[in-house]
Amino acid sequence: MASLEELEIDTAEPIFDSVSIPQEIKRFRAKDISYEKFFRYFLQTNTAVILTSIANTWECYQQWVTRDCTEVDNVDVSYLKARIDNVSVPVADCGKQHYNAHEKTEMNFFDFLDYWKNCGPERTGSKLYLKDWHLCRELPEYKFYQTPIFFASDWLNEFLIDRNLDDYMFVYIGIKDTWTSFHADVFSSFSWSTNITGEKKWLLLPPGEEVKLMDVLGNLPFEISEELLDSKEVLYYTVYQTAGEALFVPSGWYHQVHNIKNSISVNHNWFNGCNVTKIWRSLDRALEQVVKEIEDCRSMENFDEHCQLMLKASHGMNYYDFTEIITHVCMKRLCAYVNETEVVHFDRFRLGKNHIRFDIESIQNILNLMLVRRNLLEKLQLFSKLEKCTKLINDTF
Ligand SMILES: O=C(O)CCC(=O)C(=O)O
Ligand SMILES: [Fe+2]
Repeated sequence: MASLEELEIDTAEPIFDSVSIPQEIKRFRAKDISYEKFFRYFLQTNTAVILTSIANTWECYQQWVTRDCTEVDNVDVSYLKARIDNVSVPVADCGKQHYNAHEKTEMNFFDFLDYWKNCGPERTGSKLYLKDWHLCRELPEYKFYQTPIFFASDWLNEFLIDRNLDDYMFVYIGIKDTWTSFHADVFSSFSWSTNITGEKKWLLLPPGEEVKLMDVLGNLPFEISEELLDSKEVLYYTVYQTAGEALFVPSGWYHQVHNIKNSISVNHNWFNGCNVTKIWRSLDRALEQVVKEIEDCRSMENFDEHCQLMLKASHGMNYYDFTEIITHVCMKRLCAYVNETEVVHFDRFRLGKNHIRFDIESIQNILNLMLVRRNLLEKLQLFSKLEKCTKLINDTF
C-alpha cells in the first residue's frame, strides 16, 4: 500500500446543525483549499461549493476521453470497450416518467456505447442516461479515479465496504439533454459529483426552499425551471459544472441536473460526523410517515418491526441499518483511539487523532438523540446495543 495521507482537523470541537445560505456558490482550485478549511466552511455548515482541477490525475479523466481542444465529442469508445466488459448497466429513459423518477431499464454496456457514438447533435428519439452504475463494485481492481481528500471521511461507504455490501459510489454517462429530475439525495446524504467530460447545469435549493414548490398534498414537482422558481420567489443557485470540477451537494439541498453537453461523471453519496444528525432526523421523519400510512394496523402483532420493513423499502434504510452503521463506526474509532491503531479510508487516508475524537463526539451526540426513543428501540431490540456504545465512550473519556 502506498503511504497514507493524514485526514486531520485542527480541533475535535463539533459544531452541530449550522446552516449557511451563501451569496453565491464559491469555486476553489482543489490545491488552494485545505481539508481543514473545507471541513469547517463547507461540510460543517452544509454549504455547496465547487472544487476545480480535482480530477486531472484520474485515469478516467486522462484515458476515457481524448483532450485535443476541439469541441467535438471525444469519448474513447474503443478504450472503454477494451477496459470494461460488456456488462449489464442501469439506464434511465429521460423521455419517460415513472413515479417521481425516469423509467429505468438495463442494457449491455457496449450497446449503450454504440448508442452514445451514434447520437449526433440532431438526434431525436429517446434520451438514454446510464446512471447509478456501481462500476467500482463491478471492477474492484480498476482504479479509474481516487476519492478526493475532501470527501474521504465517509461512514456510509466505510461501513458498506468493510461489510462487503452494496456501496453508494456511481458513474453517470449521459448524452446532451439527458437530465435528473428534481430531488434531494437518498437519506438526506451529502453527495459529490465530479465531471470527467462535458458540462452539467445544476439548479440547487438550500434546505426549506423546496416547501414553496409543494402542492396542497405536499407533493413536489417532477421538473422545475428557473421561471417556476422565480415566480414562486424561491432562493436558488444556477451552477454550470465543467470537466474536472467537483460539486459538493450538502444534505437536504434539492437539485435538478441537466447535461447540457454529452457528459460523464463520478459521484458518491455519503455521511459523516458533520451531517449524521440530519440523517437521523430524516430517518425519523420517514418513519413517522410510514406509521401514519398504516396507523389503522397499530394493534397488529409486530407493528413496529413491520414499520421498519416498510421504512427500508421507502427510505432505503431503517433503524436496524442505521444502528449497525453507528455502532460499527463507534467501535472502530474507539479501538483506534485506545490502541493507537489506524483508521484508513479508501486505501489512501489515515484519520488523525483530532478527527477520531471528532467522530466519537459526533457519535456520542447521535446516540443521545437516538436513546430518547427508548421504548421503540427496546421493542426493536436495539436499545442495549446503543447503550453499550454510550457506556464505552463514557468509560474511555
Ligand atoms: O448528474 C446527475 O444527473 C445527477 C447527480 C446527482 O443528483 C447528485 O450527484 O446528487
Ligand atoms: Fe442528487
